[in-house]
Amino acid sequence: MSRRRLIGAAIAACATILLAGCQAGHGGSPGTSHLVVGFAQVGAESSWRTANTKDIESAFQHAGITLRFSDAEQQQANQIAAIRSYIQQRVSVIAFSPVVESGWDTVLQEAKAAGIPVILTDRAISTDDPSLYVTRLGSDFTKEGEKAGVWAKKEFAAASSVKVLEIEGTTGSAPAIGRTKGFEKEIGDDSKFSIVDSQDGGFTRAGGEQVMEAQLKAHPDVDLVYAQNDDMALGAIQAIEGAGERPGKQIKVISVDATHDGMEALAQGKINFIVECNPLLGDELVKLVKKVTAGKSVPRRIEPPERTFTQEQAIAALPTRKY
Ligand code: GZL
Ligand code: ZN
Repeated sequence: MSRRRLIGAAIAACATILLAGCQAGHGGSPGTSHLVVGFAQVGAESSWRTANTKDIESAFQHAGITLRFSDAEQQQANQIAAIRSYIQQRVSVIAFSPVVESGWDTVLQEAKAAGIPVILTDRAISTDDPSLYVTRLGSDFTKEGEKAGVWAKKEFAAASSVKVLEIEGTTGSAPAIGRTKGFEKEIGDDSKFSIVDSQDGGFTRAGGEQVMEAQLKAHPDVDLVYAQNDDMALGAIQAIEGAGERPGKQIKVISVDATHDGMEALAQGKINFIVECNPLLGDELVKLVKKVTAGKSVPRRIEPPERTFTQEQAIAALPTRKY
């Protein structure tokens, strides 16, 4: 083959490689477009979860990194099966939001044995073996509960007694455990607060409505409802109105998440205070995947920025909220 033809062939080969790199996505550089990440999501139980999923999917699409995604319908067995399938597929990284804190050691030991790094995204696990995951990217749920408790103490400063109903998230989940612990720690040192009932609403609207209906029958004189996410708060509001009461007026409502519908209810005065829980973890997760697969060290804990909202702040923030 003549020298000229050799050079021509070499140029054509390079062009093909470069083109392949670009096709993987306009953000994918040749160094990362070969990566495959397996994500085992909790489910689609709430609008927070939907916003979280959308943000993660678009961040990976934008970065040109392949994302395999599964929805466990809030069942731990499904998440474990999904993680096992990602191990079989020999993905580069496994990321997931553990539906509950316990019961992960066995499957995460299998991931470790396969040499696949694990990134916790959103919820936390409880384990004696810290080597089972590289880092947790997600909120501090106890801090969220404390913020709710601080507001309750201020709101009821002049009251002599406050009856509280708690609508908790999924029993055994890190957000439910943390939000209960933080809230009760804050109001615990003020004897005028009494938690008259606390039930699991599963982070869903239907769950919030069912729990509220039952709790109101038993405790019609309740002063405050502490719902551990907006979807359950919105369900509770339906039950409160169904009982002929006015949510946000004689029954105050605290919620967590600050999703669009929750913020709308806050702007209307049907919820009185919302503690934000930030679902937009996608870009940070992409950065972590790139670092971990490049063998770089990452912090053990990364918390997304998040704040709280009063009614006035919700009215001001609503026009520019992303979810
Ligand atoms: C918290 C997240 C919780 C949300 C709920 O980070 O795990 O799960 O607060 C969601 O809305 O269902
Ligand atoms: Zn782009």
